[in-house]
Amino acid sequence: MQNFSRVMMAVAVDISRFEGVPMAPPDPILGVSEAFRADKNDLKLNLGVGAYRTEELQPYVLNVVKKAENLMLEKGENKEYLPIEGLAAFNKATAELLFGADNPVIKQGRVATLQSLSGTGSLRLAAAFIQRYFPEAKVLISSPTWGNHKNIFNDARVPWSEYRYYDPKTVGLDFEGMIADIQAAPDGSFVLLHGCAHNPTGIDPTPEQWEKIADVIQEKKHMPFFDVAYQGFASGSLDEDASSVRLFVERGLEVFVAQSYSKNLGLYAERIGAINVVCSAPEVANRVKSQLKRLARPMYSNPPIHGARIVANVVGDPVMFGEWKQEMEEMAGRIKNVRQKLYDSLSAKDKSGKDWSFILRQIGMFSYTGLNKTQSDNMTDKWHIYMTKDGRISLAGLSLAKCEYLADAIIDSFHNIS
Ligand code: KET
Repeated sequence: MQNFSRVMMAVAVDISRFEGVPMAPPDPILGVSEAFRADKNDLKLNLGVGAYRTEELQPYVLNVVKKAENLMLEKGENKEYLPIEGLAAFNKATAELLFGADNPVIKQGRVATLQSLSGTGSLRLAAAFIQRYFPEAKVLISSPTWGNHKNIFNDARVPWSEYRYYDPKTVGLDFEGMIADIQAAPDGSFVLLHGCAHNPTGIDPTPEQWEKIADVIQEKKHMPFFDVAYQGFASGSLDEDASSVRLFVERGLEVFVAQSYSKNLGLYAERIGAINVVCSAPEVANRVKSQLKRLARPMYSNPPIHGARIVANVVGDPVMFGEWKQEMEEMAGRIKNVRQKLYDSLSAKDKSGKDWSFILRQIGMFSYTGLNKTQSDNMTDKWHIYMTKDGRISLAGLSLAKCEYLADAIIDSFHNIS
């Protein structure tokens, strides 16, 4: 026996125990930023990740965030652990921002809110909850959707399938396909919806279409599950961008909502967001919250405090709240300006007669260009423009000065590469 273990040890020194671990592929979105950093060409442009940049293409820390941080520093706050559910002032502020402070579900204490690790962590926590308490249920996700949705449900071992969403023919919403697929799913499925500024297409249902979507979900006893990563960023108005969620809540439905402050407060690396579960009664919300805490504790114990304090300070102070809304409007406005300029440049330069107006109809941070993988590769290999391979470009990473160059690259890739 002793000899045998000596041999095993010798083998272990020569050959790694990790021989069976293959190299993972780069992430389709965050991997683009890695490739961008490695490119030494001066013309390079990163339109991959959805992160806001200034007209000078620099990262932007909101003034109101700096103000809140200074205030926090002056107060000399401590670094004790937060409770598992997060900072109470944050949880109150975030639910009120989402549903509206006067919403009966808030007044009646029917929302289970847990601060979690931004949008992704909140979605992941909800996925773990679904896996544990609805093991038979599947999640319906839009085709296409944000790339990480599939990873999240795969890792949580929650089965999913897709519903039709994007129609390449009209470069718009395949509303009939969407309704038919939601209708055809087994009763009690979870339907993942983008609250506003659908990623990657930038195409949202109209208010009338939202009503019809809610009709089918209600009829089929499905569970609506919103991913709200861009509140305030689509229209510039926090309330308008929450109207889809509020419509479902007004109908008395139970609803899941994951929230993120990465984009609208520019708190990407602070990992601040929340999972909210609207329940039929306060007592139900208490039970749901207790189980979400039970899931969070062994995963990451409790959430980080810095971003939570920033959000609580900004939302809780009328002056700072007003300043935030102004800065958000400015960010949303800059994106709208480059969207217009890109459309103008494409229309002026492209002599083929192609209609580029779909770019103006899309909203939020992104434009879904319709470029295929080979064409997207050409954008990067020839033009040093970094973007995801599904043809999505982040307009938040584009400046007015770069619109003409981008238009040249798109026209070349679209017409000369098949
Ligand atoms: N939902 C959607 C729809 C989304 O686009 C993102 C981020 C998130 C959730 C999560 O963000 P978080 O920072 O965890 O709160 N999207 C951008 C970044 C990424 O892929 O992580 C993106 O699509 O570029």
